[in-house]
Amino acid sequence: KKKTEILDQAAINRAITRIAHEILEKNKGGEELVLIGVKTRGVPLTQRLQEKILQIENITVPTGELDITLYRDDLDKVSEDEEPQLKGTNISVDLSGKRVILLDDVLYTGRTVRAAMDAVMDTGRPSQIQLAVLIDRGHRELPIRADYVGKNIPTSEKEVITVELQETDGQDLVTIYEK
Ligand code: 3GP
Ligand code: 5GP
Ligand code: MG
Repeated sequence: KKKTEILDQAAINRAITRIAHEILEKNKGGEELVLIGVKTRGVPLTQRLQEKILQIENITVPTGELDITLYRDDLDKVSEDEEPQLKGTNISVDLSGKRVILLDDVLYTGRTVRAAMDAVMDTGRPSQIQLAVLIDRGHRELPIRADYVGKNIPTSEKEVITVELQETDGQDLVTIYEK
């Protein structure tokens, strides 16, 4: 299968640096922030963002993670009414009154983010929830949008975006291919 490169290591790093600055600008610093990574690749992105914010602002923002299982064994046969299910949460910080930034690698239908927001709401009442994603590939099925986007990639339903990160895959690379 022919894979087309979308972001290389330098581009991924620049995108995360820019998002860190945007988050700090929009929230007038990092004081009230909590970063929550969604399952596999949202978690290393969260750690990287935490490091960037430390470098820029000299504060360590608390982080947490959410494990949302999609219960999809076949990505080609996703039915419309299949809701992502919550598997495990690791949010030890109190989110009440905090500005929660959800992080995921790819934003697609928005169902994962909806489930993630539910999980966050269950643990407390944040003052705000914002969303940051490395890639927005379109095709939303819910009224959800990202506040911070690494790169918008208009895709067809047949295309698949592969996100590889050093921590999970041994290299930093985003590619696209047709199924
Ligand atoms: P992630 O856990 O890092 O988000 O959904 C399981 C993995 O499969 C995800 O990794 C995601 O990167 C990858 N994946 C690739 N294409 C798709 C897709 O079209 N839908 C979903 N749900 N996941 C995809
Ligand atoms: P959604 O719930 O918005 O449809 O999908 C979001 C989740 O599914 C993200 O966690 C993301 O990892 C995964 N996902 C959906 N489409 C893709 C894709 O094309 N590529 C990758 N890498 N992940 C995807
Ligand atoms: Mg993901």
